[in-house]
Parts: sequence; structure tokens; C-alpha cells
Amino acid sequence: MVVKVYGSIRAACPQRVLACLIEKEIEFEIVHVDLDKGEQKQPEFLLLQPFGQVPVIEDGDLRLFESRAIVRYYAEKYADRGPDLLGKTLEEKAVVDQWLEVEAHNFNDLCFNIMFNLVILPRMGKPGDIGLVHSCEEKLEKVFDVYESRLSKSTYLGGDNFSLADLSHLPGIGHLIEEAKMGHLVSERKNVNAWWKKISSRPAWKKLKNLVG
Ligand SMILES: N[C@@H](CCC(=O)N[C@@H](CS)C(=O)NCC(=O)O)C(=O)O
Repeated sequence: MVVKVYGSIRAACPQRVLACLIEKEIEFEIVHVDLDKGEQKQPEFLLLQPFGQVPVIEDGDLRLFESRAIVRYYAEKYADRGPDLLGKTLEEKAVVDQWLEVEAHNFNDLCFNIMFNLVILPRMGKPGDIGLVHSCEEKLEKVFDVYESRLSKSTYLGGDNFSLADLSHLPGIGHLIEEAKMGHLVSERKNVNAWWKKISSRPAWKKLKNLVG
């Protein structure tokens, strides 16, 4: 069964899902939703995703939205195929989950506000709130300090192995480095920098970057 992924391949949340599908070697088809044209706000799309956001997946009778719920689902469904992205024991799984929640609640909004105000709004010819960008950058420095300390004790955020906690950061950090030109947040921190090099050189992520072009 080919998984249908509705979204834009350039947007962070669909990329989270695609990175997971590629890691697990799950066949997928992207149904492009043009965010610039507001296609995700059309009534037909709202039937798929009532909040008008991407991604949404369709897999047989299953329809799911929320990128982290989707990656958890596939990591569990294909636990025995490809890399284990969840952890083995209950305790390992809990630690992976903890850092996945950190990504969602401590990292993601700051990253989104920077991208939105520094890159997306100007691209649409609208001014971004640069004060907000600076305050988010300051807060993100503190988040990366926490990561630096964590990564001095373990190779990956969730422990000794690559997991959903790391995978979930790939799109956001990629955008911060490539589009917001904030690579210093990563490169100035020895452990974060080594971690980023390791996770961003995974074949699955490179394959996705090639698809994005
Ligand atoms: N929590 C949702 C967030 C989805 C989200 O914010 N998607 C963005 C693209 S990364 C989007 O659809 N933006 C357009 C909009 O909100 O109108 C998820 O992780 O799937």
C-alpha cells in the first residue's frame, strides 16, 4: 500500500513525516498542496485536515494528521523494519518520547517564529517582526545550551541510538541553517554540532534533501 502524503515537500512538518517514511523504506506518494496559494484552506482539504494544515496521510482506510502522531505510528507499525526509532525498553521509549516532546514544545515554536518572520513573510512581500526574531533567537540559544549538555552525556537526544527525537529536529534545524542563516546556533556548540553532522548525514535525510532539490 502506497502512503499518500498531502503537503508541500519544502515545509517542515511534511518533511518530518517524509524523513520517517524514507528511514523505514515505506513507499509514498506526495500529493502537493500549495501553501502559497492557500490550498490547504480550501473546503475539500478541510475535510481531510480540519485545521487546514499539512501534512495529512492516507494509508488505506487510515487518515491521520499531526506530523508527530504520524511518525510515532509508522515507527511503531514498522518497529522491526529498518532502524528502531522508538527505543527498546519502556524506559528507553519514555526518554525518546521526552525529547520528542521537547522538540514540539520547547524548540518548534521558536524555530517557526524565526522562519515565519525572517523568511516566509518577507518572501510574501510583508515585513516580519524582527524584535520577535531576536527574542526567539535568544530563547533558542538557551534551548541549544540544554541540548549541548544532554549531548555531552549521550550521542543522540534519546540515548545511544538515533530515534524520532532526533529525526523530528531535522527539518527545523535544516531550515534555521539554510534559510534563516542561523547556523551559528549549531556550529558554536561542540556536541550539538557533532550531533547535527551525524543526523543530517543519514542517507534518508540526504535522499529527502535531493527530492526537495
Ligand atoms: N502540529 C502540526 C503543525 C502543522 C503545521 O503547522 N503545518 C504547516 C507547514 S509546516 C502549515 O500547514 N502551514 C500553513 C498553515 O498553517 O496555514 C503538525 O505537526 O503536523
